Amino acid sequence: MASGGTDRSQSTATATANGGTAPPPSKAKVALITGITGQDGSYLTELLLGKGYEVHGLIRRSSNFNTQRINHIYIDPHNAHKARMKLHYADLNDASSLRRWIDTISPDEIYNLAAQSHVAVSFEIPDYTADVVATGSLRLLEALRSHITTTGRTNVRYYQAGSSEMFGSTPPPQAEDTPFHPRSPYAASKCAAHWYTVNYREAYGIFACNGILFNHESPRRGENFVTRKITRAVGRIKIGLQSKVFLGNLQASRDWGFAGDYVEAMWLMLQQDKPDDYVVATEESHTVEEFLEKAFGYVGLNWKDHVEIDKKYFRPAEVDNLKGDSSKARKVLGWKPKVGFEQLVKMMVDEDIELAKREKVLVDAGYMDAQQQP
Ligand code: NDP
Ligand code: GDR
Repeated sequence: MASGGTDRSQSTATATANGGTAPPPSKAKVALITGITGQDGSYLTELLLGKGYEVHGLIRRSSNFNTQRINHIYIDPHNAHKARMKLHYADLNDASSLRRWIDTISPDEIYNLAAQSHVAVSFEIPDYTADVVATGSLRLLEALRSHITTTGRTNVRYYQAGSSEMFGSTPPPQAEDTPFHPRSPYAASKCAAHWYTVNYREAYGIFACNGILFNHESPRRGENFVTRKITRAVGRIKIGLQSKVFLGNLQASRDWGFAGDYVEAMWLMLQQDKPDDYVVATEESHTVEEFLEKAFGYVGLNWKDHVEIDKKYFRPAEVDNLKGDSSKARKVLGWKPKVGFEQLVKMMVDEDIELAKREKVLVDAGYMDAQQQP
């Protein structure tokens, strides 16, 4: 095995999990994922476990459990001999933890997905956002550089989770050579992380790739991103748990794909002969209003009866129109999206109707307050 071989099951700061029953092949590749508890981290972990990888995820300390998205692939640490997913405490704010886990795990591939990823929130906590998104990525790259220098392991591959937000106000279609014009502390920090990644590739010859991913959603999407906020509301309104949802700018246009498709593009980037940067997008753009029409219309409701505009959801600077040109990823990686816009909306609404039904059982039994909205 390529791993450094430390017995993580004996670490007090380590939980252990597994996505399959069979033990990994003896030469299983080892992946290290930051942000494993997020939407993309959970799909990427499933993909890599399915390919026979041993997956190590860095999780941050939280006062509540933050592993809901990966609980379904969790195996009790006492069954550690079966485990192919292992979790370790670390933080992108803590350089020593990053360095220690890279050295201990000796990964073949590193996926840097961790971020304060909410654009609107980045205006409220700009310093923190920059520290995690920009400097955090630099800390991870520096830990990798140091690991390579010390061990001579030059074949470690690195993926940086870049964003279409970096294009900001530059008009569509946006491709790899489109100039960045970030419109938020989050987007400016992602630009810094993008250029750190390019710099470490050019300066030190590290196999480092930037994925410039357009919005991708799923039933696991955080509940304060607009698509999930809408589909949660549709589910709860349909089941009778709420009547209104408050939103901001409905005219913004986004190129929305399915997260499960996008993590495949991340993996493909690290399987190429040479490191490079790729735009990943559906090449179709829809306004928030179109998403509302599709989501409410799917369950026979009219969104205009349920949506109210609240100015607090408008941002100090907006990104009006994103639509990617992913021809390079399609040609070089052989990637293309499998799930289209309508299918994505239906998938999310279907799951959120089931979730609302479960909530209704708790409300009817007096275990949950119906007003308790996401
Ligand atoms: P999520 O917000 O769902 O997940 C973010 C992850 O980062 C979580 O696991 C979170 O942990 C972790 N995290 C946050 N702060 C820290 C920290 N200081 N140290 C360590 N971990 C931390 O994001 P997504 O899965 O949607 O996105 C993955 C990445 O891709 C992000 O970098 C995002 O900015 C980027 N991206 C996302 C796009 C999208 O449409 N989804 C599009 C383009 C880029 P916890 O669970 O504890 O909060
Ligand atoms: P975005 O996603 O900013 O594109 O970033 P989000 O879903 O937050 O916003 C999309 C658009 O919807 C408008 N909007 C609202 N947004 C939210 N969150 N809540 C509302 O009530 C609301 N009403 C209208 C927004 O103004 C915006 O125009 C996501 C994140 O995943 C980033 O991490 C990632 O980099 C980019 O996608 C690509």
